[in-house]
Amino acid sequence: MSELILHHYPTSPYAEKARLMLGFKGLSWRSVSIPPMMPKPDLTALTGGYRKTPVLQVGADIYCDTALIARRLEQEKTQPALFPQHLDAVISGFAAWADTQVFPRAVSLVFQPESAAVRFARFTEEQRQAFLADRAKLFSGGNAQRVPLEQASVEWGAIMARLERQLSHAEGDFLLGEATYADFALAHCLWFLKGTPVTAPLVDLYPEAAAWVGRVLGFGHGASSELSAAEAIEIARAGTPAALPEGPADQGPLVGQAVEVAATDYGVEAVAGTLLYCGAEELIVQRQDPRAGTVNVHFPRLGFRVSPAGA
Ligand SMILES: N[C@@H](CCC(=O)N[C@@H](CS)C(=O)NCC(=O)O)C(=O)O
Repeated sequence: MSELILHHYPTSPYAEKARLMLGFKGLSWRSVSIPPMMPKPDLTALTGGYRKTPVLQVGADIYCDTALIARRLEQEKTQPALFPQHLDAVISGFAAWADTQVFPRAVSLVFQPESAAVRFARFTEEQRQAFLADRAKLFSGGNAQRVPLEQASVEWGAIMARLERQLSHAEGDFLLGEATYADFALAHCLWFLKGTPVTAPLVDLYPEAAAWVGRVLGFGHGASSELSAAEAIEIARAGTPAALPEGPADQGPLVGQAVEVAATDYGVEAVAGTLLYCGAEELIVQRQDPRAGTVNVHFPRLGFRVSPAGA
């Protein structure tokens, strides 16, 4: 069986979400370091243009977005379950709220001037400007809105108060008793704030939430060993994409056609290829790459648009 390969960098909150899910499942994986900003030629040789962090590779199959990476890890090892079936819709809905409401507020708080000064302390002025320009580009063309700091500050208290209230009445150590995807979909936002003493109090002032995030981080990262980007590309080139999932799939007019798939929120670079599969949770696009060969790139069904090539 092909190894799990995570393309990521240490300071990325969504990468931390993926690393913690690997730890929760007790999985072994290979770790490929990617740059925190564009260009990322080795990553996009695999994805075809998708640039966000992290990306999971399994042989010649490439999984974009942690919402889908979580489901791929569940397939790899069913227990402990991230998505107990009787809670799937509730957990997925909660995660979408964390992505669209909580994470943007955490970003606004983390990049407020006093906090950014600490984070960028080791950057030269040129590196700082390059990073800011990269992030401005990341947010152009999508429907995600940056949250003003004043708004984020006021709303953060409401988010944490809710969390504190729920956790103080929880029937177990985690949001829904046992740990599920819901915990991982939120905890990385708090991990992000805990990264510097400027923003850590925004978590630590809430004792139940702080203890809970400590328990989620306690799952660790599983067992990883380094792999170079060149080796990862060679693994894709030498591999054959996995058989398409069994079970019901939509036979929409675009299946079998040349398409472009792109996130709708931010990081909206389109990936071009042939739409092979459109299932309940994923879209699969096949593309040929001069370096990576034939690869199947998988995207979540929600939050991505599919259009005919060149439309
Ligand atoms: N919906 C995506 C969000 C990923 C995301 O926003 N990642 C950030 C890093 S935490 C990113 O891609 N930043 C720009 C970059 O790394 O180039 C997911 O769940 O994977």
